[in-house]
Amino acid sequence: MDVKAAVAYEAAKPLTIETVQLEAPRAGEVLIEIKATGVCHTDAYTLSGSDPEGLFPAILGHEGAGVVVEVGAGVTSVKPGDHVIPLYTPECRNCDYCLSGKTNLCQAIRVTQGKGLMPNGTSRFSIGGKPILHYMGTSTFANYTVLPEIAVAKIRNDAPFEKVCLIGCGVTTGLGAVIYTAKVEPGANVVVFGLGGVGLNVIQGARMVGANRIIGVDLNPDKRALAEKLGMTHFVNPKEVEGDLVAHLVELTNGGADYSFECIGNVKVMRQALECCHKGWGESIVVGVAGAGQEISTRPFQLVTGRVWRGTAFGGARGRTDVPKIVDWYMNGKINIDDLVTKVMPIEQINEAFDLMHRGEVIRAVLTF
Ligand code: NAD
Ligand code: DAO
Ligand code: ZN
Repeated sequence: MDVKAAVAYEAAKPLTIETVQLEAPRAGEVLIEIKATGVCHTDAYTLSGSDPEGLFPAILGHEGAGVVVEVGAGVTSVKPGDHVIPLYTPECRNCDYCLSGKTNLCQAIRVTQGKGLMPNGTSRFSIGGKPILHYMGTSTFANYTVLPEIAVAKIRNDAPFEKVCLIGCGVTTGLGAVIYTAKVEPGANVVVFGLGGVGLNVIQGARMVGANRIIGVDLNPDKRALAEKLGMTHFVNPKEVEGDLVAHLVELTNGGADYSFECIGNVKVMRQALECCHKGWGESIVVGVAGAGQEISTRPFQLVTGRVWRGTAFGGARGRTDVPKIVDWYMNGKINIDDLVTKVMPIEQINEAFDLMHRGEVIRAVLTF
């Protein structure tokens, strides 16, 4: 079939809206009509050419929601008409990783997904017979896309696509980092570095679990109001702190954070996030994705004296299991997504949506088809 897609032909060039040919789903695969998709920094990172694993030409996008149109042979967990969220972290429930119960990093389709291909080693997208690669296994910048069944979370049918698409990445990453990775307990003191689409969801996750102090750190004072609405109790702008930021945060948390979250992707801030943690037990969670080749450092004595450094992908969420629950949380008013969707735009304005994100003018721009 012919589909409408924003194609990334090469790094650092604007996307172009094209008619792309999409093959029918094969065994174990699902054809999805994408109704809405967020634009996330990871799409921009790959498009910029800085992502060493970025491949072109490709159809980017990984924060979507849509409807199942057709299923391939053997598909049993979804049917046409079901509403779904594509998963860049699949959940096969059968590989060693899934069965370990210790990680959400299902490896069932890892190798082919990393090459921009479906599990059989080919792409379903092409233009004039030339393959166009998939991206993160999702390629949501197209009005139709094909995914493996294990990379699709079935959600309730009454959830608005242009809101719950954010559960495909930013919302789940932030909430999950608190709930599934750190397992923050009531009464904990939390410090969140970076109050963008991810950090704001760490804030509302911390509020949900009953954290005590929820301290947000951001260079941009415009982030303060929404963060407070979502549960932040104290705002710190590093530019306004006299003296050492880490010492200031340790004082604010009465000895150090029980949990800190780096939601920027800045290796210097990752160090501050670890070092503002409480001696003996404080845990710092790396959420931000740093540029290629960058490294983190600290004095090992920080770890010897009980601080813990951990990371999280997709908030530690097992997509098919946890994503439908997060959609319910939104529909039941437990979490706020409405205020995170700053702008809804047609897919034709996708390059403008990237510009808005780069200028920090949106938490998320959402594209519709
Ligand atoms: P964003 O750009 O919307 O937010 C980043 C925020 O950090 C902005 O508000 C900015 O003002 C602030 N900031 C920048 N430099 C700062 C500094 N030195 N000190 C304090 N604040 C600073 O980004 P986002 O969409 O929220 O994503 C955050 C990070 O999370 C990115 O690196 C993204 O790639 C990553 N991410 C990770 C996962 C995962 O699974 N681990 C998933 C999604 C996104
Ligand atoms: O299993 O080896 C693996 C890779 C899993 C990829 C997880 C990606 C998480 C961070 C990327 C940013 C998300 C938009
Ligand atoms: Zn698995």
